[in-house]
Amino acid sequence: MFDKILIANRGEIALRVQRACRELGIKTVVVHSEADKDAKYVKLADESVCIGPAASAQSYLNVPAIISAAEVTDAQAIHPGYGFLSENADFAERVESSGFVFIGPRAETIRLMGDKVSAKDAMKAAGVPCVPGSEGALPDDPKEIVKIARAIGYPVIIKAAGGGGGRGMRVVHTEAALINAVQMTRSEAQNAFGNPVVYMEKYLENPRHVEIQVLADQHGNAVYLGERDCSMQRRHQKVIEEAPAPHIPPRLIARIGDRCAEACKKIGYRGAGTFEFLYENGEFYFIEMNTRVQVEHPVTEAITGIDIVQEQIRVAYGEKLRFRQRDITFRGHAIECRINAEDPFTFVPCPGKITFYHPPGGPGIRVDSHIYHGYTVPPHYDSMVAKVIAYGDTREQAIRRMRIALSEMGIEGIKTNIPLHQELMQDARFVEGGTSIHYLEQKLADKGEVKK
Ligand code: MV4
Repeated sequence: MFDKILIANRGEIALRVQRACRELGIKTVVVHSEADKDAKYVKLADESVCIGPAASAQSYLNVPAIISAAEVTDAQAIHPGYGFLSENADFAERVESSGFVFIGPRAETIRLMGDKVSAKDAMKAAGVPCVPGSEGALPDDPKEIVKIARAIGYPVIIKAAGGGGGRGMRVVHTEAALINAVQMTRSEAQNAFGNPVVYMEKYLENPRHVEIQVLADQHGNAVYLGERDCSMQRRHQKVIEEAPAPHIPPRLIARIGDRCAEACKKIGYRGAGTFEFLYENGEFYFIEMNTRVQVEHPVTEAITGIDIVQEQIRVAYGEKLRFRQRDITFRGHAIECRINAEDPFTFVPCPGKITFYHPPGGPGIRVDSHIYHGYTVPPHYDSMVAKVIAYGDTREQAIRRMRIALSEMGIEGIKTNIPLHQELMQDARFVEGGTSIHYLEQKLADKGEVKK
């Protein structure tokens, strides 16, 4: 096994990766910005290297500084966590060409999935069902574009090949609005991603966001670890995730899961990955693939008993997967609430010093967080400060445990969205399960709490 891994990330995921390394007997190096120098997880690491000032562009995105840190500390592999450089193919390439192992897929796979047109092409070819749409990129000729939209049927959605995660898309309801919308999306895409390529899909009006977790080794083996429902979101930021997805028949999950695992084998995928689907009227439609470990991975760990981060490290080292699909069983239900340092009603970020902290506990409760009494949440990064994961035999039990956990949890000195989560855990439609991607925004709008 690796002797030493460098963790190229911060906050809760830096601590999460560190714990996985510890359990595997691997030493850790954490790189950090000046703003994170006093964080406890930095001190907990075997070694730490300051790689630049607070601004991410000069620290957590500073490729030469990270590679140098790996060189001076003699690390053998780099774990990128999520966000930052985790899905940057050039970074993965630099890591490997500098003689380190990138804990993630091959650079060419990251590049393939980073371009949403090539990702969809590859998945279609590998037998994964996709949203009906244009055959690859849209042509320039307006007449051709009109023809494609007519064949698909309105409403359609125009998406940027370089986009993803909700950036660079536009819904079109009528032929009159089509060509202008394509031009606007193209020029925005050129500005934002340096790539004017756009494609078209049928716009699904009220889907759920259901994703499949996969794990693949470098010996041609791949499995799926079930699904997660991430429909409870606001402005493309997930708020609550859960596994399994409520009210979806297990045989449908098994069918789509097998397709995903097979697709991994076909494209030579390695490591952990997530297939994102829209789910509507009993059908799955692939939209994007994420080539990193995700924030919400703990709900899958809870229902499978598999440590996804440890498995990422094992397969990166070259080990064979230690289980086959038939060895993987799904048991119980898990819900994750993302705790953010923000105003619970305006969603304005609220960094600052934590003057009191009491984490929840008890049966079925897991808290992934780097915060502590006296910690200062810096203003430079994402506002997520903790994840509370509640597990139970049933969804009802998981909800009950989450309600108790949220009532126990005390964070003072900064505002958090705990009150929003408490409200959602009592929301009749959430408790029923199976709400769409529009539910939370609709609920907030109905309450008159969406402030522009
Ligand atoms: C869609 C869609 C409806 N129809 N594609 C937004 C994020 C990006 N990953 C894809 N997204 C969407 N693609 C078609 N053909 C609706 C969304 C969408 C969405 C998807 C997942 C989670 C939240 C969302 C919020 C708004 C829109």
